[in-house]
Amino acid sequence: MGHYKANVRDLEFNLFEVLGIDKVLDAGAFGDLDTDTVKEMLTEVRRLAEGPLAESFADADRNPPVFDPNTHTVTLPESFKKSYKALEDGEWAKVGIREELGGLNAPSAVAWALSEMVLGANPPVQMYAAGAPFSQVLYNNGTDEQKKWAQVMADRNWGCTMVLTEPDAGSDVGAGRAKAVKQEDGSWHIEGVKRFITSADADDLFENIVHLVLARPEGAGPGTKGLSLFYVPKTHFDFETETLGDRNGVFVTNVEHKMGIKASATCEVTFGGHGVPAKGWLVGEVHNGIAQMFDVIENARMMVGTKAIATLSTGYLNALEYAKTRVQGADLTQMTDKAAPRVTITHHPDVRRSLATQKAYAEGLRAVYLYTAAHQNPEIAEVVSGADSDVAFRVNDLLLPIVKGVGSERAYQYLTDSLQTFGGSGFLQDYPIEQYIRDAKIDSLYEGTTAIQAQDFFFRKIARDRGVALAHVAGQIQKFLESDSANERLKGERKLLATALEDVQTMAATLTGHLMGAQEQPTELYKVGLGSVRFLMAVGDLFIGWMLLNQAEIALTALDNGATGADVAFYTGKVASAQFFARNVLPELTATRAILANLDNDIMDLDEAAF
Ligand code: ST9
Ligand code: FAD
Repeated sequence: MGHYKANVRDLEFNLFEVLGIDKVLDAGAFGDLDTDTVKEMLTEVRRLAEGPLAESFADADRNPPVFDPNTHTVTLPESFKKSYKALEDGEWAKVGIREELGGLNAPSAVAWALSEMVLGANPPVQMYAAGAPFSQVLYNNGTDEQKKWAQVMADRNWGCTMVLTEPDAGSDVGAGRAKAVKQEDGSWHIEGVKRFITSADADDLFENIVHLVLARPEGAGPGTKGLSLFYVPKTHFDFETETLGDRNGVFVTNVEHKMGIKASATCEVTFGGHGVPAKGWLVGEVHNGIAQMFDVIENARMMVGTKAIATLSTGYLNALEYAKTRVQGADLTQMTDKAAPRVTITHHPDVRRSLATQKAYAEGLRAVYLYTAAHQNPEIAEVVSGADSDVAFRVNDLLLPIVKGVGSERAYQYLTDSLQTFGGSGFLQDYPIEQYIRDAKIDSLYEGTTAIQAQDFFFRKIARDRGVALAHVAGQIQKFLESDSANERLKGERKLLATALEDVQTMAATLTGHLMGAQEQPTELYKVGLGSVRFLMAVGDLFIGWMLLNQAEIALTALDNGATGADVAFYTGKVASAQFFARNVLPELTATRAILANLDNDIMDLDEAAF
């Protein structure tokens, strides 16, 4: 048995008992794909994830990719390549991709549920396998001819990269200096150095790699709006004869040495610096680069959040297994009796507190990402929250920074609890947790740091949206609170959720007040910047609390209806988890509300020398 522990029971609970996706599937909305087939897919990906994918997880960490500066190539560990092949052979990365690209029409929630297991078992495998989703972005944005290129990319399983970052342009993508020079034949020459590019070389995994590159055409304006998106192949390809041609002038010139996620090669990429031009083609023949790239970024942010949540889940399940067998100390009630029998550490209140917190966040965040995914298909969003396609689109947009920003921060925070459960053993490489923590740290950094997620959440997803999506979700929480069928046993917890909702609404109003105040006094905006990450995290807790309590209602009904066997423990755990979260976490939002209400700019006025 490898390091990875999937939670298929909880995935099925979310998909079918909570979101009701079985009804949509069985009504034929996704062709032949029915509930039983999805269950078989979950079982098969679990087998793959816990077996062949997990197998190279530690080996590829201890024997990371090797860069050869003479050939500009990256060599990957053989064990890792074997894991990658196992995923590719099953064509699992094509679930949810359009059929024109050889994909399988499936609900996003199903595709992300399967991805969770791959990302939990061996995240770089999923990243190298992102060629099919990337080809979909090219297909959706490309000219008719480029759509054919996208089909070749998908058919032949090419690799793909997203190329934004430069040494002086990280969060501030608009500061990018890589330039694009138009050629007489309609193509472009890209010139510049990009850094931190994931999967820019990949040993022999792919016969070709396509780089989707943001660069500034000569004479274009400043900032992100002056950037255009280019298709830049590693090796030229003749689309008539379907044969590979000469090497294009794009070369990997360095590979970073990192804290974690080592199997995923992070590359410096130089365009046009080696005597061969880096030839590219303008995607869609329109200068709309940042918007086109955001089609990739939105999916990548979903992927990063799901990766973090997947890691927290397997971290928790490993910690739980260890805690059930590790014997240490006596029961607290017998602490003065030195001869009292020794117990497993699950008997200690603090271990239980920690395990309950890990479980609540792992399962609550899973519910949040699957609820988000449910809003990526209008026909499912309609069933789940009554959203029409416009509102569904907005809700997905609203929730992405929660999945990515809250998912990554909470996963990293509570993975340290998973490690703590192991005591000193957790610090060793004998167990996977130390690698989980190293591999998960990146999730709050790439695809936009948490500060960027928090600003996106408030300024774009709430203020610019005029609160439409937030009001829709808040309306759903209110409906849940007022539901006639609500179980009396959760009365106290619903009250705590109602207070949390009110706290969050007050926080939103406070920040909006500072935003309006900035029209008169620009420094009022600093207060939004000072409060935005706290606000993001608070909304995350509210949504987790709501999801868990909704699950608890469903679990209580199942118990009342005579659930049997392993289901009894599963549903009982759902109720306990929701109650624990409501009682132990939601009250903290009232303190956050008070902190936001009292924001001041003192720290902004402080001389840097005083830090
Ligand atoms: C990276 C990769 O870190 C790490 C992992 C790679 C793994 C491999 C890949 C796996 C991919 C898997 C999935 C495949 C994908 C495809 C699947 C398909 C099924 N939403 O606010 P403004 C746009 S990569 C949508 O003025 P600034 C919008 O067009 C590096 N669009 O921004 C807007 O115009 P308008 C990641 C958005 O001040 C325009 O941008 N790097 C959104 O100019 C300008 O907006 C980062 O993520 C949005 N939320 O620039 C950079 N926001 O307003 C982080 C903006 O007219 N920095 N647009 O609509 C930021 O995000 C900055 O806030 C900034 C600021 C660059 C946007
Ligand atoms: P900076 O932008 O310099 O940020 C430094 C600190 O300042 C952060 O804490 C940040 O939150 C804060 N900060 C910066 N600006 C603001 C602001 N306006 N408001 C508040 N706080 C702010 N990029 C790609 O293009 N393609 C890839 O495939 C890719 N893969 C990556 C893989 C790895 C392993 C790594 C480490 C990075 C990767 N990146 C990739 C780059 C990644 O997206 C950037 O590192 C990230 O966007 C942050 O940029 P930065 O590192 O320059 O940090």
